[in-house]
Amino acid sequence: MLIRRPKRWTLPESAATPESAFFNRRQLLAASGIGAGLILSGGMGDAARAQDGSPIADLFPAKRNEGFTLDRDLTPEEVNSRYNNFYEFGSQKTIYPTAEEYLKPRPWSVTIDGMVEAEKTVDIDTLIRAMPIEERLYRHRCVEAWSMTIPWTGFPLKALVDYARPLSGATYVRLETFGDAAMAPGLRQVWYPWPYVEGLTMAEATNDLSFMVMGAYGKTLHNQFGAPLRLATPWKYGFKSIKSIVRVTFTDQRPQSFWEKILPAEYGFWANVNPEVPHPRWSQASEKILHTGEQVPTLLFNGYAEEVAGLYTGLEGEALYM
Ligand SMILES: Nc1nc2c(c(=O)[nH]1)N[C@H]1C(S)=C(S)[C@@H](COP(=O)(O)O)O[C@H]1N2
Ligand SMILES: [Mo]
Repeated sequence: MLIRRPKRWTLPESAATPESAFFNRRQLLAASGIGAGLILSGGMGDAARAQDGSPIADLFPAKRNEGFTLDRDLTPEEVNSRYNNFYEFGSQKTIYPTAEEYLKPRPWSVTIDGMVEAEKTVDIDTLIRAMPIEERLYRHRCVEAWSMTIPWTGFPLKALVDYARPLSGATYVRLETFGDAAMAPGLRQVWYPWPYVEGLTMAEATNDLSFMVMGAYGKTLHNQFGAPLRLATPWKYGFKSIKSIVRVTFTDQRPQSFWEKILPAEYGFWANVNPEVPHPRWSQASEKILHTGEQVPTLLFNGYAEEVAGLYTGLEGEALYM
């Protein structure tokens, strides 16, 4: 068994998620004797309201896995939730009002198919409740050379792989976003190869860092973060972290991802972060921290080399860093 030790960087106590650390809504409600009505009528801030009505509200805050810590402050939720890439809602960063209006994260189901013992479609909440939920503090490095840090809540993708019971011949996991144009106006832009697709090797998918996310900042996901379920692979460029997943397919064919279909010379299958391998149109040597504007050096595998470098031995001939 892998014993995780805290990373060489540590999180300043001041940067901890307030919701996770100090705020358990149900305890607070019980202690103060106030009911949901007051919350709905505006007695508390946005943080509390986002939980109201969620069928998984009781899972928050989840226990933090202290094996995943950071060397920098968390990106404030107000910044992170108003600067997003989610092309289903448009190509600008300010898609949050459109995502809020159109995306309906319930009811939602996830289909597990391809090379598995038995294909199935499972309700999102049934799936989430079958998984080991925890909170992790992760970095996120977009290929556009900006970065952020997020307290994600979710479960290891490996737990979902185990749940799916793939056949031994399956070598890749293919993940797919919803394709319902009624939930996202951008899907009417027919020149894009919808639906958004991403893929990982089985070895990558079952690495401890691959995390399926169903919450952030101590509560359920904002729509713009990719509700109700998205991926986080923090050693890869951000476009690998596919949002609003509806299908998980086990296959022996390498999946071709959305961005690879559009611009194969610029976006590949592996997309591992490497400051020494520039994007064809810009350097990847440094990154801008979203909420401070500070420019800092980018790290190999986005700082996670210890965890993932071993996945790529023998694959040096592949375009691992684009
Ligand atoms: N379905 C889907 N998933 C997606 C994207 C997208 O456009 N559609 N954008 C990707 C990119 S480029 C990044 S950087 C991250 C952004 O995640 P965030 O908005 O939570 O910061 O989502 C990724 N996942
Ligand atoms: Mo990105």
